[in-house]
Amino acid sequence: MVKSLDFFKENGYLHLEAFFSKEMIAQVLKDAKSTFFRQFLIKGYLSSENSIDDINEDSFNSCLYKLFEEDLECFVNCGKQVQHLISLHRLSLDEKIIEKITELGIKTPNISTRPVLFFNHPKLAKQKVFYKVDAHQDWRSMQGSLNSIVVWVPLIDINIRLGALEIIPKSHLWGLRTDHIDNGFGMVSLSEEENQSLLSVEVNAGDVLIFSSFLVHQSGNNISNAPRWSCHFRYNDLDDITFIERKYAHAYIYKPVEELITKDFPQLEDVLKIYK
Ligand SMILES: O=C(O)CCC(=O)C(=O)O
Repeated sequence: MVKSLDFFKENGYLHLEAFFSKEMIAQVLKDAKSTFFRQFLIKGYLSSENSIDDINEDSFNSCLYKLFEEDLECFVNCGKQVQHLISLHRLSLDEKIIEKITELGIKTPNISTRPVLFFNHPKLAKQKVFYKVDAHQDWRSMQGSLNSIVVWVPLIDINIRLGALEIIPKSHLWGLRTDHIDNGFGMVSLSEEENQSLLSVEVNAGDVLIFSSFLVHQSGNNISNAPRWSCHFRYNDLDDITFIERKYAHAYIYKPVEELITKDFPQLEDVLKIYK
């Protein structure tokens, strides 16, 4: 434990192998894929004889790319729903994570923002930042406690071809180095030398990569044919004195849209069908 704390303090990250069971991770991935899968069925991309358990990965990915091309609204909405999966949120609250981040110095852990689930691929993005985020520090978007921590969880085995996350060890000791914002990310312009010190962290499903919110990191290049599935959790420390003094500054906005998304829906009979 002391060794991992020392390593974390010095390097700003920890790669913990086989931290979660493969089954727990597989459940989150299955729930995410099922969300898209239901739309594939209703759109006739697949027949109802198909089930999420036996569809092969290539067929699933072809449907995913097709959905992105043919119905962006549906694709984006599925993407939003997967951010709210119960298995995803449950994973983010798992006692093992809370214990580990407590060991790493967070005295009273609190959630900084909702978990995020990524499925990165150039074919699933209209802008580069939606599949590859260049060097950034998460503290700039979180703006929480100084010891805040990010837990990055691969949902599949992720090698360099799939765009393994790249980090700069010890860069948490640079302090806040962001110089502009891109789509909410606090970006860091790297010198040639700093760029050379990026380290790709290949991970397997079940591993976790834990890092300081000040650690500079970026997405690797996904040059494979498959999306890179991962989820990311962020935690603050309610006991950090600077956070207390900053009145628990909170940087995220979350509110419902005002308009009725589906015009003239629901009619009374739609509601009654549910209850009668
Ligand atoms: O996972 C990635 O490739 C980039 C996302 C990221 O670094 C983040 O959410 O802070």
